[in-house]
Amino acid sequence: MKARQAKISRNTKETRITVTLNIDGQGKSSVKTGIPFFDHMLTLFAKHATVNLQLRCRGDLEVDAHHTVEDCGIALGQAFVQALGDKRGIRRYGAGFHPQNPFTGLRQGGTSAETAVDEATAPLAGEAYVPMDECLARCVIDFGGRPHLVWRGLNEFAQKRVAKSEKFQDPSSAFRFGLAREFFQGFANEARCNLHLELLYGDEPHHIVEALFKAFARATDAACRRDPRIAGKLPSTKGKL
Ligand SMILES: [Mn+2]
Repeated sequence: MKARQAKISRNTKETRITVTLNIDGQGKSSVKTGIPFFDHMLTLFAKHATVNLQLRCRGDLEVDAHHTVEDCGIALGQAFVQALGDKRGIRRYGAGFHPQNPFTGLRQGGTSAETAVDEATAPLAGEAYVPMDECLARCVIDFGGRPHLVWRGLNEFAQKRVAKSEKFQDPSSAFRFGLAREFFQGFANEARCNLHLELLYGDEPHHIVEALFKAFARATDAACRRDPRIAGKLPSTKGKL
């Protein structure tokens, strides 16, 4: 089957970005945004979504990290729209439902080789809950063509003061609290997906953002998977996604 790929180049007075994406990849990536912590997040996104991603951004970091982070979300969202194409045959919903939910937790077997391979490697729905030490994050996504971001459980962190020791230890502390949301908003707008991210609990900022990016990756992977039962068909009763 043909790999779903995209190439985006987006240039403004604030950022210059190129993205090469292969949704049917192996988790390989090369990411350079000028913000080491953000590179770490996008690298683990590629790994856990099992996509191949090359991303370069030269942004106005002399101002701050805002434009770089937001615009990378926009460019990555555009890459997903382009790579998914008409969305025929995809599962569409990436799940973060309860693992014991009988409607989402189990797959009933098919007999073709393709189905067997898919079932052996596909994550169960409940896995879009991602723990990271003391944190638990959940992501539910629908590539249904309607952009919407729900961002829950993080309001108390948005205003949290970064201790002086943290600032010296890691200059990307500000990113973790303020900018993660900008990335996901940019992605949801441009990928035209319904993206629900929630921190159920957690404390350490690096862990929190990492758990969110990993849950986002797992849910994205599940949603973009091809389902052999609906090969060539749209997962919508409307006839368009
Ligand atoms: Mn980490």
